[in-house]
Amino acid sequence: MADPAPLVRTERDGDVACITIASPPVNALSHAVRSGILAAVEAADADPGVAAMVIRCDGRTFVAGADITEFDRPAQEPVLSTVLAAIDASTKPVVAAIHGTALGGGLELALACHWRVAVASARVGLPEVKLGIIPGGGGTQRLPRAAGVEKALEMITSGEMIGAPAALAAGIVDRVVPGDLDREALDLARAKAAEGARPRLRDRQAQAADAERAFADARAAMARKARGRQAPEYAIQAVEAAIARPFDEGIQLERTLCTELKASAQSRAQRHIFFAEREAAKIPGIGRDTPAAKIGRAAVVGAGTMGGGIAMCFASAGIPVTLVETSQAALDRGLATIRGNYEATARRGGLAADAVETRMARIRPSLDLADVAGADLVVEAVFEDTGIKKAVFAELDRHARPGAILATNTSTLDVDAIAAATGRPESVVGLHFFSPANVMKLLEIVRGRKTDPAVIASSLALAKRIGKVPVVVGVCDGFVGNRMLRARGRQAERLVMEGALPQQVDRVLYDFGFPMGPYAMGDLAGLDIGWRIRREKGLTSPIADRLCEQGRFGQKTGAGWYRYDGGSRTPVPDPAVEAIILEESARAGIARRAIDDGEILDRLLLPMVNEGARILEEGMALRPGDIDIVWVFGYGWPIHEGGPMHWADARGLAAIRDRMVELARSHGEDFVPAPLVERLAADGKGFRDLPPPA
Ligand code: 3H9
Repeated sequence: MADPAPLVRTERDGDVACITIASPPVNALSHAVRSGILAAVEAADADPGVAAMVIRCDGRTFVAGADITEFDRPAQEPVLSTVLAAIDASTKPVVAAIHGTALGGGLELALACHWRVAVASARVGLPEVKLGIIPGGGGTQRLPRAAGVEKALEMITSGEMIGAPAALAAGIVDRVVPGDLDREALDLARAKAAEGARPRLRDRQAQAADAERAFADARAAMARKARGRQAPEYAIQAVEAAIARPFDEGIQLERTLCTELKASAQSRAQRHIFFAEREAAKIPGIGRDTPAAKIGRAAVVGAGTMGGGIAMCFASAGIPVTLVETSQAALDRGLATIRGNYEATARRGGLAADAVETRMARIRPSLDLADVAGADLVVEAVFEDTGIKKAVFAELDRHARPGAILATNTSTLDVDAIAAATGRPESVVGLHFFSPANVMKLLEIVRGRKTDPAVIASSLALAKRIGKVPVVVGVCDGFVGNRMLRARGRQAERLVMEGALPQQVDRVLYDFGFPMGPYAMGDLAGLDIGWRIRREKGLTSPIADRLCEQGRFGQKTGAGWYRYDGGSRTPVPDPAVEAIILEESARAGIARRAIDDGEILDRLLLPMVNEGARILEEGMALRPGDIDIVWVFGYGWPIHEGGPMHWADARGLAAIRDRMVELARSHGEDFVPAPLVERLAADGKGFRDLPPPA
């Protein structure tokens, strides 16, 4: 058998050694790649025939960073900093030629080179905080020296990428080239060799307009945006060292902090989410050969909050969309809201002013359902009622072109029943967006009994195109997310009846890392919707019903579970609500007791884990990681806690099972461990040990 192609190879172009990294798919810096680069650089440095070097990559991208799959093992020499020190110390100029993305260790590699040349479409960034770590290859020391402390702090604490033109303006790359990247890099290397120029970022002083202010601002921003996460604070400390200490000491500190974070529970959770997100898009039986339809035009039926948000997703991604309503007034209201949202984004600097008009122009309003005929995908977002939805689908069946995907945005209803209203159930799928649909990343793709695999493949491709994180789920009441939310909601209600107050329940979840608890969330969403559904189904919820009877529908009426004074969105605990709670507890014959935060957390989260286990047993989610993705991207589960199933595994499933058994004694069936929990715990295993879906 022929030897496999080397991961790093050197070719000569005259007196320039062109070192190519060829490790698909993303040229990550595995041990083998690091060894290859080091050997190539040392050989070129020692070769009297070589005057300069270019480091470039094959394939779709420059280096996407360290190889994350190696993080669970101890670092093996040559570690990245050893490789980069060799480049830095090279006696010959080294030029990095960047295309695609230079991320994490990839950007660090480029920063250790003496020059950086990029194509205009390239992007660079240090996304390590998104994995719960900080750069470990000198990024926190070299980036402030290249771009200044303010820019470096912004990039390292956010983990966001910037484009090549912005990187040029910031001093991170030296040239953005329009034409042949390799040729330009080789020419530059040769020219610099002739000049004998070999500037090293380590020899520069990091600059700051006002360092003290920059660090204080970064800390304040992170306290808001990355509450409870360790990595951003460590990143700030490392950048502080870039101006306060000599380069080598800064590098040392960076490595110590990075190594500590790599071993942390937070980073393990965030890495789990990184891989789970990618796994979720892989569906057994659906592969590259499954034909995915290209969506050239979409249609959305219903211009309410959800429909409008969904139409925005298409318009923002460059997909023309027909927005259908039944009355001119409703259509006008929907369009005005969409415009308002885009204009607000433009005011905040998130969108160019002319982009507002470009996007609005992609939305074609219509009062005639027959106008869906030109669409490759129709998303129904009308009132949440099976009868109404079935009627709409029967109509869609008449008007939509053959082969068009017919999607419902239902959050709880039976997708199979809706599909049965058409003569083409194989074309029907659930596309469950989360509110606000133009912002929230999650898309539950609900696979009906008869949904064609090609429709699932098309939905997955569409999700990627409109910037959503898709998870394929089965048809069951509430699908994955809302089904588990209900399990949590039942306990939230009981806790308040038994002795807790809404503000305590909410604070426990907020402290855990959720953006808000169930009561503040209810007030935000509006309590009247649940009230209406309860009345239709003949159900009651004593406290919530009384709030609604008093017109307390949440933020929109200035009062709900909390008070909202003078149009404020800040919830203020209300003695009137406490009085209702005490009365209803008494009426139910419950002797209220003090409930500690630990019990509240367990009572809220363990039923979710249990419901998640049932969802897995029933095959409604393919993998525990899929459930984690639903909760992180759809409901604000803190990413550094890795989602409910990962959280349970991290606590130990046997301990979770024991606590469930204990709670089941006084709190009933929500806590009786699901058979899957029992089985895994008995075997000393966790959800992570489940075999991959076949
Ligand atoms: C770091 O650099 C630390 C250093 O500072 C210090 C160390 C001491 N490693 O996303 P895709 C896999 S931390 C291993 O679908 P795209 C990915 O799992 C790193 N594997 O493609 C997937 O595998 P599969 C900092 C990786 O085109 C396949 O590649 N860097 C890595 O949509 C394709 O990925 C980052 O955080 C990796 N680093 O997007 C960048 N990256 O096919 C992380 C990807 O089996 N990567 N894979 O499912 C990305 O953001 C995106 O992958 C990228 C391409 C934008 C590059």
